[in-house]
Amino acid sequence: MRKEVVDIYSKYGIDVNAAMQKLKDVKISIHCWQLDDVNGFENLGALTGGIQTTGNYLGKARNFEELKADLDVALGCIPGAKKINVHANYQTDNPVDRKDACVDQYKGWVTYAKERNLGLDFNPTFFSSPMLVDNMTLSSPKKEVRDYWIEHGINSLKVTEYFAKETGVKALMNIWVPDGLKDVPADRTSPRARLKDSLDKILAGYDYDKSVMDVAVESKVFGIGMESYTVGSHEFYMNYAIKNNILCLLDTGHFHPTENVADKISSMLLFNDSLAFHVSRPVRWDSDHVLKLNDDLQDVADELVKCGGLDKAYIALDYFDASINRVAALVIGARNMQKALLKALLTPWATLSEAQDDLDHTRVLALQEELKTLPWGEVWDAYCELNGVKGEAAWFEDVRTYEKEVLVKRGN
Ligand code: RNT
Ligand code: ZN
Repeated sequence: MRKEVVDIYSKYGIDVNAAMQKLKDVKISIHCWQLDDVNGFENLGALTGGIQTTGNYLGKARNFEELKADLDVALGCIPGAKKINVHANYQTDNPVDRKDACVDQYKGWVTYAKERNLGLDFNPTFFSSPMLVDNMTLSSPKKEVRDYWIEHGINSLKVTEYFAKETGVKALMNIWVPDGLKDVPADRTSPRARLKDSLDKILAGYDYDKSVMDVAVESKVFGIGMESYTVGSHEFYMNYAIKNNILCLLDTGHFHPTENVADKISSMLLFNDSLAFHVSRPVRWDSDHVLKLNDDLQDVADELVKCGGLDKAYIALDYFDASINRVAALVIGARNMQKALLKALLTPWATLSEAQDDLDHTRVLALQEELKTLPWGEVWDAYCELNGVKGEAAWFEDVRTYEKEVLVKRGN
């Protein structure tokens, strides 16, 4: 990096090296499910329940071995600290029925993570199952359906604790259920009361070690087949989380398109010690597009940095695109998250908020715009180099080569 770049930032009171060091420790949870279109290893066929992948790009990972190989290539292109986010439908050892899957079914992930010094997060999988009955799981009117998924939730607590204890890195278990209704409900309360009761039973079902893991709940405004009503709305989970001392997870693709998710962070962190994210990119009515370095993402990163969220939040990625090279998709989104955080760390927030408090809104606007043309790209290149990861054009060449040498031969 040129000395001029360091000097430019120091004029604004920003220490470029301190920013890079800070970013190095921010763990980004990399989702395993981008690499095989959320299929998992249970071979149940097409996805159901509000989750859909579109596209037919060559080279999808078909098993754990292929997925690990792809993940290694992706991780090699993503600088800084990382975790792997695992879904329960990715059982690696002696797979069993979903509700019975427990510690023994996920040993492969622990071996993988330990070899690479990575943390792990976990998600029970409440979709892609014959026990998703009429788009309902934990809120189903059928007791046997609820009981099935409650058991899955309890076992998932055990798996998450096992991940945390084995890796020595705090883990997050995140609950998202696809439960909802296609058309206007006759009764909005009963499904929510049942969801509340089922979640209570999961949390009471295993006394997990709170010092090594957290549990989060993730809302969604609507989904395919549940256009009119989701049982787990934002209000439902925000209240549930605060009342039960667990975390609320904000998926940035799960709100109304004009709703500013970044704006929620300052409020949430005033009332919660911690917060969790699925960073995603909504496009019109659909979430889960690969992250672009756009204003929405920058807004989230800015708020995380300003509100001290980097030390308090779990940051996970959540997108799945089957229409482009899946490894590249994973890398592009992850690097964009990190670029946004770096830009946020290179921003003189104290100066900006001082100007705001001085009621000098002209200065705020001028400074916000002035910062946009600073040479942050050079700092990003230096950050990649510092982490032994290739810069912009070069990483893509590696992924292209991998596509030509490995992915294309998979014949799918
Ligand atoms: C779905 C939710 C959920 C999933 C993953 C695979 O809309 O965002 O988080 O994307 O669990
Ligand atoms: Zn999500």
